[in-house]
Amino acid sequence: MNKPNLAIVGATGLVGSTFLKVLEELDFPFDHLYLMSSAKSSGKIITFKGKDYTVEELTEHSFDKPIDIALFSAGAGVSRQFAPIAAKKGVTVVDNSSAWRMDPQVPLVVPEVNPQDISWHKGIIANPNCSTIQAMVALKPLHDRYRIRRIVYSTYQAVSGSGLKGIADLEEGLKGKDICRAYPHPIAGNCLPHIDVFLENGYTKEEMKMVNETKKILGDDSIRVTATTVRVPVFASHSESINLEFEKPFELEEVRRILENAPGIVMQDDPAHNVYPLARDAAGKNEVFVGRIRRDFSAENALNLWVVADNIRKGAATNTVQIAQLLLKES
Ligand code: L14
Repeated sequence: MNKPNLAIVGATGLVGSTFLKVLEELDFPFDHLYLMSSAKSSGKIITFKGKDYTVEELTEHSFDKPIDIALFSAGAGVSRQFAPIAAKKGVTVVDNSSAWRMDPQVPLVVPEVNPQDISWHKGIIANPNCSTIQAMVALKPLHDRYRIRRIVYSTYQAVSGSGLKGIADLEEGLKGKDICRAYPHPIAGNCLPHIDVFLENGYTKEEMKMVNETKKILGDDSIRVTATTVRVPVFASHSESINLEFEKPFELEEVRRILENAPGIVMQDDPAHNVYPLARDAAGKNEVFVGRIRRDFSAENALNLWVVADNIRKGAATNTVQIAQLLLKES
């Protein structure tokens, strides 16, 4: 498969259009490209690499064509219905929704962390939740060296995670007009401790995604994880405070060296010069930015980190395209 036929499902959405940008930037090889969407957006013309493509409506017959890889980002409902249809016809689906992530038959992959897991896919590979992906890139090399026993995540998540509606809510709110299309409360000037729906245990679904996906990706059920996920009035990039407890003792200098040399990470940690990861600087980039690295004096072998990445890039489109790159290498 050195020049696969590609399909993009959800091509007109925020992540879908970023798939195209990233495919072009990474010079992803392909033969035919098919753009698909709901009936509502079908018929649109999208120019990609100088060629016009008409967006076609996704139907049960969309995968009768010889498609090798399909990148899905059209919501969990669409993925639940159409990913198995595609997989049955021999397509390898890389799915950005939450539909298949915790299915034991489906690998959940961050290429810097567990690339080996794509080898056991049965037609569907899941792209993790945006907040989980950026955390995994930073935590995996530390887990390998010191063994993580407990994680406390606190997130500060951008409105782009809610798509164009979230962006419009913040834009209008900043002009003094409170609209609540994406959220139950105004987002401008606010912090909403509420992402995705509430569950019976008092957590939100977003929080439980971070808890469960972390264990699956690191392949270690014994790690204790808790999370509080918060929507903040930021357009792009999720920021995360991460508190870690390790089994083994560590030296800060070595932690810095490990993170500096880890794939996919850019260190920004020079507080004396006001240098630390910032959402606005990370926006539009493919890397994960790490800083504010310091010992947590309140517990044994404990560490604090500040981790920022563009949630639509590394948190969604970039990671999905990188999984597709692994598929090319493997075949
Ligand atoms: O699980 O910031 O893929 O609202 C993507 C958007 C999680 C929430 C997912 C956000 C969702 C995220």
